[in-house]
Amino acid sequence: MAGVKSRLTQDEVKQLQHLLGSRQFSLLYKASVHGYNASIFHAKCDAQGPTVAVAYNGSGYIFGGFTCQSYVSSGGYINDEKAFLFRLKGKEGVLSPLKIPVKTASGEIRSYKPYLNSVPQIRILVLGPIGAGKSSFFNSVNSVFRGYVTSQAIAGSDNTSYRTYPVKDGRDGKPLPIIFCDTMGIEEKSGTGLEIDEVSNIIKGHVPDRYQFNPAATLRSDSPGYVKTPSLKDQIHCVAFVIDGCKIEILPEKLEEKLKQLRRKVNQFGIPQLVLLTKVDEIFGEFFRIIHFVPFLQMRITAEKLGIPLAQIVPVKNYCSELDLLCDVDILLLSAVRQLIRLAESYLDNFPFEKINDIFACIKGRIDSLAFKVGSLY
Ligand SMILES: Nc1nc2c(ncn2[C@@H]2O[C@H](COP(=O)(O)OP(=O)(O)OP(=O)(O)O)[C@@H](O)[C@H]2O)c(=O)[nH]1
Ligand SMILES: [Mg+2]
Repeated sequence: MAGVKSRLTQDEVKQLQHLLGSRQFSLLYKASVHGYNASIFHAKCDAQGPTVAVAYNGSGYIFGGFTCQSYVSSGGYINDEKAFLFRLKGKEGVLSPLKIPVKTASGEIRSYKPYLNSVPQIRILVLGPIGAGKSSFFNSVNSVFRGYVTSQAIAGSDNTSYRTYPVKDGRDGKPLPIIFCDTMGIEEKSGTGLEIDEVSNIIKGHVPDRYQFNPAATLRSDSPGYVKTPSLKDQIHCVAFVIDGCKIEILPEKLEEKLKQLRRKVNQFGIPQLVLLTKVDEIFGEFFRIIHFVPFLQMRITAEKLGIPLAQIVPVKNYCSELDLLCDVDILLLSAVRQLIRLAESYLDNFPFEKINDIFACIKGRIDSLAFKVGSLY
């Protein structure tokens, strides 16, 4: 931009280039020259590719942010995993470059590794009334990591089987550290829908993938496919109660009671729980902007009806009619998964023995080899 110069010194430009990986800059906008005005800023900076914003304050600080994606004026959110905040100068203008990368929920999920070696993936069990969005939740999370909308689990029809779904990072990507365990819906009438005894079997890891539920006869130790000696990795580490946000106000009493019984059962196992309040798009109808609307009323009613703290209820919107991924939808889904992972991790914290066993195994190995060496002296 002819005639307008940046306030940055040569030294500061060099430091900034170092943080950005040796890029060249051309000045697009300077507030003190062009005006402190958002629309002028956007007129000059939108659609310009990777952009760096530098700010100065009265105490000598120089700081800002880098985005790899172009600025736009759509008012929506853009995913940019390469974006970062930075500081060039700290208090009293002392040069102290610092780069603060964005920490995304997707990044946290991708890099998560359960703390026990014997549990490579955490198992999240989804429970809830028929049609609440259990299968759609798995499909939606799977879509986010695939990069396009996909529907591996059959949604929209009464599911009567038990399915375990690992999630892959990309089409041929590596498996993520989560497995969703999808179940048949809960019904208000007894003798129909998922039975509480069956939930105990699932939590303990006895139920095989593709098991066909039969409300009249739950899985027994002599049933075909019964997993006889499940280890911790086959068991459930976290439960997501999936509740339709549109129907919570008219939840039939018997169904409410069944859900409470289920919660008590899950509590007996000490498994942490989260409520996913689905269909928030239907609650707000056509005025819906996912990030800006929180269904407080429905969350409060859910908390009261199920006797669960408000902090353990998260609103989500599943992919159901969309053809493409939407950033706002992804944010809610990923926050929910991140929360589930954190809860599962807190559950695994109850099993500290593996490390001690490892140490024993290691000591035993050393004693064995020592014994062998000593033996060979004779
Ligand atoms: N608008 C909207 N529709 C949803 C949402 N989640 C699920 N649905 C729709 O609700 C219906 C039921 O969804 P499913 O995922 O099959 O529900 P489910 O809990 O797995 O149902 P069962 O397996 O029969 O117990 C489908 O038509 C979905 O498209 C959501 O967040 N918003
Ligand atoms: Mg289903």
